[in-house]
Amino acid sequence: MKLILAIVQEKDSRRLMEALVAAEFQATMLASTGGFLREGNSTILIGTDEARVDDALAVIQKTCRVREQLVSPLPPVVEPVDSYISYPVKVQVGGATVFVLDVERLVKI
Ligand code: 2BA
Repeated sequence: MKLILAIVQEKDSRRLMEALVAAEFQATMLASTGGFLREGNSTILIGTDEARVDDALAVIQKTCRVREQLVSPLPPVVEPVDSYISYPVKVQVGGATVFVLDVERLVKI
């Protein structure tokens, strides 16, 4: 058995959960926060047989989009704040960051 851990944008999370359930995957959605943008995203846990991992990845790929986002970099600590001009930079976020982990045991009590 495998655990798929997919970090996705909040905008895609509801559609992804619906698509996973429609494809008969069991999934859990957790609210999470990205370290770089410090914005909300969603972490989806999917426990599944190894044989269905690629199917789950296909659902994620079909549902989650890459988007560009503008970020204002924080001023460097060494520069006086009033002399620092910050220009927003574009970063690409998503579609999804996916980890596939081995599950030693699944117990439902
Ligand atoms: P964030 O950490 O908020 O990162 C959002 C996007 O900012 C990233 O998109 C990436 O394009 C960019 N980015 C991140 N760190 C950067 C840096 N040091 N310099 C320049 N740009 C940077 P994604 O790569 O699609 O990641 C989306 C979210 O997935 C991340 O949100 C984070 O929550 C998670 N994530 C990505 N890689 C991860 C990893 N190796 N371990 C754990 N979580 C990860």
